[in-house]
Amino acid sequence: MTARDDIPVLAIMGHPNAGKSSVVATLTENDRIAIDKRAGTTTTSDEYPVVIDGENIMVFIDTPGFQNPSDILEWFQAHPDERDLAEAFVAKHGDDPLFSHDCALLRPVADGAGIILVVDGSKRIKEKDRTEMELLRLTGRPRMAILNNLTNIDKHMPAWQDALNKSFNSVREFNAHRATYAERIALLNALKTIDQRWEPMLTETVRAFQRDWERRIEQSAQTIVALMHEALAYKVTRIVKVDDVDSDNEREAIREKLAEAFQNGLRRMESDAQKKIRAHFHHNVWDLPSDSLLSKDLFSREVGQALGLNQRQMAVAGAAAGAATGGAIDLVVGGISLGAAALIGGTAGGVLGVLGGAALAKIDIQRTLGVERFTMGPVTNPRFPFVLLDRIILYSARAMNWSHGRQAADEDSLHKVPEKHQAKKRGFTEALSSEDHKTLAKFFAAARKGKQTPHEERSREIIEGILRGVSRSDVDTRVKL
Ligand SMILES: Nc1nc2c(ncn2[C@@H]2O[C@H](COP(=O)(O)OP(=O)(O)OP(=O)(O)O)[C@@H](O)[C@H]2O)c(=O)[nH]1
Ligand SMILES: [Mg+2]
Repeated sequence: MTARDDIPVLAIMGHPNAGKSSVVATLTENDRIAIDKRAGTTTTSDEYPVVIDGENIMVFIDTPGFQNPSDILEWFQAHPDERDLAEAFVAKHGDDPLFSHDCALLRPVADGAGIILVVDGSKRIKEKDRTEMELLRLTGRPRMAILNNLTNIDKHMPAWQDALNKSFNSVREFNAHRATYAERIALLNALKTIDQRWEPMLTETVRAFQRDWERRIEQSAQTIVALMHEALAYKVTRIVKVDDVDSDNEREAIREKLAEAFQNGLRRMESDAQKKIRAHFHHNVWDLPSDSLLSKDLFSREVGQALGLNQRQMAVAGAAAGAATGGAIDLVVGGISLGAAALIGGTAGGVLGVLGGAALAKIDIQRTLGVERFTMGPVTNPRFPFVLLDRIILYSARAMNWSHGRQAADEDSLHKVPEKHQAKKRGFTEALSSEDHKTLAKFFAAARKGKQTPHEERSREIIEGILRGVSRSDVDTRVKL
C-alpha cells in the first residue's frame, strides 16, 4: 500500500507558481506555509501532517516546482524495465548535485506517496505540461490532478480536462482560495477513487475530518453561548465621593465615562470570543478589509442596521420573553430622572444605530455614606443581544469559510459586496423561525439576570444549526463576510 503507517501520504506536484503550496495550506488548514506570487518559493519537499486529536491522520508533501521535467521523462523512457521508476531515479541520482532538484521533487514519490498534480487551468497547455503529466503517469502511483483556476479564465479548462484524464485517475477543479469545508471533504472523498486500496484508509480519514469539524461547531456554539451570558450579565460600577460630584456637569461626565467603559467591556468580550472562534478554526493570519461589517464598531449604525431582528420580529420575540426585554424602559432610576440621551452617554450617535433609539442599559445611582455609586448594566436593550449574536456568527462564518491558502490575499475580494446585493441579505438570526426568536429572547432574558434556563440548551442547538448551515457548500454566505 502506498502509504506510511496506514495513513495516506500525498505529494503535491506541479509547475513553479501553480498554487501547490496554496493547495497544501488549504487542505491542511495551515496558514503559515510560505505562499508568494513569485515562482520558486518552495525549494525543498516539506511534510505537512493533518493532526486530529494529537494524531497524524494524513500527510501532504509540498514540493518545489518541476524544473527539468524532460530530463526526468527521458530517463524514465530509457529505463522501461525498471519496476519503480521514481525509486530507481532517486537511487541512481541521489548523490549527484546536478540532479538534486529533481531528486528533492521525486523523493516523496520514490518513498511511496500518491500524487496530486496542481495545474493552473487558466493558462494554455504547453509541451512542458504534457511532459510532466507523462512522467507522473509513468511513476505508476495513484494520482489525481487538480485544476486550480488562478485567474478565472476558463476557456482552457476543457482542454486541460481532456489531457489530464488520459494520465490521471481523477481530475477535479479545486480553488485553493475559495475552497470551503464541504469542497475539501469532496476532494478527500474523490481521492478514494484513485486507488481502491486506499478506500478504507481514506474513509477513516474523512470520518475523522467530519468528527473534528462537528466538534469545532459544538465548541464555537459554546463559545457563543458563553459570550451571550457574559455580555448580558455585565455591569460596570464607579464609586465617587459625593463632594466630587457637586455639579450636573460632573455627574454627566461620570455617566459618559461609565457608558464608554460599559461599551468597551462589551467590545472586549466580543473580541475575546472572536479569538477563540479563530483558534477553533486554526486561523493565525487574519486580515479584514476596512469595509467588512466585521471591521466596523460593534455599536455603529452599519452594524445595527445590517444585523439583528427587524422591528416586527423584535416585538414578537420581546413579548414572549416578558416585559423585561420587551423594550419597556424605566427612565427613573435611583430617584433621578434621566433622558434617553443621558442613559446612552457621550456616544449617543453611534449607539442609536444598534439600539433603535432605546438605551443599551440603565445607569443606576445610589448615594450612601458620602459616596455615589454609579452602576451601568446589565444590558436592557432587547435588540442588542440579537445584533451581538449575528455578528459573532458572521465572524464564525468567515473563520469557517476563509481558506487557509488564501492567507491575506485579497484579490477578487468577496468582501466588496455590490450595493444591489446588500439590501437583500438578511442577518442569520433574522432568517430563523419566530419560535426560535422566542427561545433566544427567553434565554437572553434569563442571562441578563444571571439565571440558568432550559431555553439555553435549545438556543445552543439553534446556534449549532446555523453554523452547520454556514459550512454547507450550497449556502452562499460568502457575500456577507
Ligand atoms: N486568485 C488565486 N490565486 C491563487 C490561487 N492559488 C494560488 N494563488 C496565487 O498564486 C501564487 C502562487 O501560489 P503558491 O501556492 O506559492 O504556488 P506554488 O506552486 O507553491 O509556487 P512555488 O513554490 O514557487 O513553486 C500566489 O500569489 C497565490 O496567492 C487561487 O486559487 N486563486
Ligand atoms: Mg510553493
